[in-house]
Amino acid sequence: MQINKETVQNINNDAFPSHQRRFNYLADEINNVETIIQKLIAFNIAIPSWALGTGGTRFGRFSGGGEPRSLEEKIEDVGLIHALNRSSNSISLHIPWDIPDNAPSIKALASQLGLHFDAVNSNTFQDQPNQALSYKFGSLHHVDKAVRQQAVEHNIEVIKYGEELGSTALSVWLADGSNFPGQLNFRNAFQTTLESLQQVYAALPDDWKIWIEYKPYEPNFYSTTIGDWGQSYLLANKLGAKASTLVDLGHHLPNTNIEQIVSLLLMEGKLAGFHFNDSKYGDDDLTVGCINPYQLYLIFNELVEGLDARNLNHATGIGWMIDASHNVKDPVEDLLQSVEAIKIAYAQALLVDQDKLKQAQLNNDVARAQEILQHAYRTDVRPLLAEARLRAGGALQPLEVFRSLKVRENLIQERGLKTVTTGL
Ligand code: PSV
Ligand code: MN
Ligand code: MN
Repeated sequence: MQINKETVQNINNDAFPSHQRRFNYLADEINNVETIIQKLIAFNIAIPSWALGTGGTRFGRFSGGGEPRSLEEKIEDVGLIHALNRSSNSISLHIPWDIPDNAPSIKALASQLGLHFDAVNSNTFQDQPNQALSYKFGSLHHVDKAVRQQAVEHNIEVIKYGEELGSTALSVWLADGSNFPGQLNFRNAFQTTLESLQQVYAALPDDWKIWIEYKPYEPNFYSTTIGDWGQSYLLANKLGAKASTLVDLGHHLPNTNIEQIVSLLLMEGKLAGFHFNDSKYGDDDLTVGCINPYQLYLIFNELVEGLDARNLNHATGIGWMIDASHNVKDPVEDLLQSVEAIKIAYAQALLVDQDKLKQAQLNNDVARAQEILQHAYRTDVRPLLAEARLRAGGALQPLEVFRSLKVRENLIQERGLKTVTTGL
């Protein structure tokens, strides 16, 4: 199924008068509304291929029906999302969950839908059928050199797949760690990880980057070899200019000040980008902004301020991606909600009067500084997002259009009720 522009425009016409009232009212209040809208139009967030099916729990999956059965169908689903929100123009593949064997036709399908390929992800946290050696005790940090070699080769193979598709970044998340005190020598584990990553780094094409993700626990519950931003940053620094740290919002212990981490990584030119999601307890991978939208906004405030300070383009300066998936919502609806939440936080951050904020900081005017931040956060910016979507050819109300066009019902017709997507 595909959604064409005319269909979306027709539905938009009904919602337009009320949108126009809301937009005009807000636009009157904002000085630089045109600049903000242009920035919102340019801002896209990559969709992970593994979020297009219901998943997100290791205890059971309950397929929602019409899930993509192949890489082609995953790309088609991202095409649907992009046709509705005009903010999801790329897909991030996870290999070998996705095997892009026929790169030219995969690429052609994507570009026909206005999509390109974001970072490619390697997978050395599961054993695959026919794999020679097991990752039970780790991959890039394994005590056995042969296992490390196998994992290095897998990462190099992922780069090769990515090159064929036009990706320019490899994103590495390792489950490597230990479950019990004494199981590992921390220094050796770190050193072998570094040596393995150096081999992967050496295989990166000139214009490629390697993004190193960290996570404090799970599946290992005593130590994780790349457990926090310090360890990731240390590796990225030792590897070189093409390496940087990827921040997954769910990969922090509760109450961590993520915005401060982000600010300093950006200052050092070592912030690769984001995996957006939200969480109440741990790596919950819930819809972005559903639990703690204020934190998300504070992060975006640092991003906008930090990207501007480094003269980086907001849309392309770092990588933007969702990493969320769970089992009770329609995955496409969920992704539409996540993209909306990210763009709301971004738009609110664009409203912050950075000059006034700096002045308040220099005067130690704490109350004023807080007022400036909270004023922007408490502004309902949804009409700005809708206007940006409208101008880009998307839907004023993406989720409503998804439902009124009975997209899921159509996908079930096409693909069947009991389909299973590869992924978590
Ligand atoms: C692991 O928790 C993780 O969040 C990593 O970001 C991976 O990229 C993703 O899941 C899928 O492997
Ligand atoms: Mn992640
Ligand atoms: Mn995670």
